[in-house]
Amino acid sequence: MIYNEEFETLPREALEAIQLRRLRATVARVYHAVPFYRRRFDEVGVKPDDIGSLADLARLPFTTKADLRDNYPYGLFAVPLDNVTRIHASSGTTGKPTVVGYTGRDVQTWAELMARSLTAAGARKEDIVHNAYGYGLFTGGLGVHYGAEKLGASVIPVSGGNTRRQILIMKDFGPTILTCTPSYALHLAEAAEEMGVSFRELRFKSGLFGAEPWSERMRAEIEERLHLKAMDIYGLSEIMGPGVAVECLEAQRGLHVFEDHFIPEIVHPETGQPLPYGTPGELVFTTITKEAFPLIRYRTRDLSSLHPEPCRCGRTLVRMSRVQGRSDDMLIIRGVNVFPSQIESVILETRRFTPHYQLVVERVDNLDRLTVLVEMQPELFSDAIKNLQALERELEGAIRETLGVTVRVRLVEPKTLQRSEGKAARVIDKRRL
Ligand code: DLL
Repeated sequence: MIYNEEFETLPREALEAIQLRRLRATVARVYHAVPFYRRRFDEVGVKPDDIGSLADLARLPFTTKADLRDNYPYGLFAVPLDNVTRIHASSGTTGKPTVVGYTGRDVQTWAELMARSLTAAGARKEDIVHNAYGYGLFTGGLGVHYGAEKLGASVIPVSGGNTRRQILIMKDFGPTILTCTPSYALHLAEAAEEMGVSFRELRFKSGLFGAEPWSERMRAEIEERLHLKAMDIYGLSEIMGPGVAVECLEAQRGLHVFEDHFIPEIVHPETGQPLPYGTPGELVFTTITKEAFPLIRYRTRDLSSLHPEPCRCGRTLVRMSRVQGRSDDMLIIRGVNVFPSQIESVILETRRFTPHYQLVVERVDNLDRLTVLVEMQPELFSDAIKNLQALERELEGAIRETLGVTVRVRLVEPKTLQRSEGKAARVIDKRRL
């Protein structure tokens, strides 16, 4: 099912005509309304009228997280605060949060894109959405909420936390769609098992999981344990929140980017050079309908690739591949680039370990050392030390073989690594402390 048949299945040419018109309007608006953009465009000598084709987008300068920080809190807003109806913020790991604003129309656009996303993942107006994304400054909770309402579904605004109560609500209220981070989904599975509740008895059909990187292996684990279709949803506060791109139930392969509102590009993470379809690199987005907080060529730091091939669901929107990680999450261990999600895949591959893991990076004698902490399966807990050590060596070998990097593996007792209610903290980097 497609929520907005007209805009989600446009022939490429028609879509590009709309994109160009909207892009030109956005560029003219930010040039006149936001001193930061006027300065930046003047520096490279580009005037709004110079944007005559979509290819001209590449002539505009990038916007980065640092620019957002320098203009904290409202410096990049393109409308007077009077016209802003909602403010969200995302807490970075360093310094000040990123502040974003929405006009009434922006909130409506967002609701429409979330209604499209929920539909793509199999939700209908008859459904009941158990929304366990956090409500608050984080965009996950309210983003899903408005989309579910727009779709006409019922939404349970349970937010994150109080996990046992969530399981009771699931049993009693009969929700059919689950929305939360993938790590919290597994935590819910664990809590249900402890309470003797089986997801098989619950009514869930599908779940929309995002806000943090996860792997195909993790998807398999979630689908099996929660007994639902696990769909990937992508977004970021700066661009809007959840609902920038979503997988479709028909293909479950790559996330359709809502290109009638955002223009995606892939650029080389170091040089910023635009890369062709299919080549992995850093995602860059330009918003073309946002009023309060438009962004031009925003560097997301997320690594992905774009695929224009037709999709069997009928949507003509380009697909981005599952986000592999963030360029700033990439660990360089003695010269080898490693993403936490790659280690996750190896851990889950063997089916001998739990999906609860943490990576600790230290610098020992000027060398980076990566220790992978993994919880053992409860039934192994009483095993002889030598068996556990053999398992540790086995996983070390598998990681070395697959990723070419030498790590230390430490099996830890079941349920000792911290569970998250939102985004999981997978990496503890002691080098920066
Ligand atoms: O996480 C918005 C969101 C909420 C998306 C709920 C999906 C579901 P931020 O807190 O600003 O916004 O974080 C955005 O999270 O740049 C990615 O690094 C990461 N991220 C989001 N979705 C995915 C995903 C929300 N599906 C940052 N896969 C982004 C991998 C994701 N990473």
